[in-house]
Amino acid sequence: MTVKAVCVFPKNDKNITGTIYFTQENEAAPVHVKAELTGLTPGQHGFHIHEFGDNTNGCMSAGGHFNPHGQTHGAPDAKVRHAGDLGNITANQKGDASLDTTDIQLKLIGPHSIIGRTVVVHEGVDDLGLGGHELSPTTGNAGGRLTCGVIGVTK
Ligand SMILES: [Cu+2]
Ligand SMILES: [Zn+2]
Repeated sequence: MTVKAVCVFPKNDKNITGTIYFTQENEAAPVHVKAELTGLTPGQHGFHIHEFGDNTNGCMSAGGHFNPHGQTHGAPDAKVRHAGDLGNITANQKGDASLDTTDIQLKLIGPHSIIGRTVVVHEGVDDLGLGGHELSPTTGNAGGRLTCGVIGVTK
């Protein structure tokens, strides 16, 4: 039983919009992530699942990185990472960014499902925990929150 989810970044005052589709074919399978965004500044932007699907105070209410296993921040391909660590999404000179990847730590099924949580796109680059900044081990020092959207079930 395949589970599908979607996250929409509503058009905001920065004119950033986008959509992410998530698919997981069964409990043991990786999650396929397909993202398209427009309106970003060119370059890399930190890209994470944050803990709460709460946007009452904008993206700040989403809390920290989704981290059900109590790990430190890391790269998506690192063994030690937050479950929500998706690294960076890279925008081209026009400000368009796309990402098509699979991730073994994300889940749409089971107790650590990301459904109902928030995807955040950051102003700056996620240093993947390696930058030596005091925030590197928690946030990758990725800076402010540009846009966010809650992950919901779709068909
Ligand atoms: Cu983040
Ligand atoms: Zn993290």
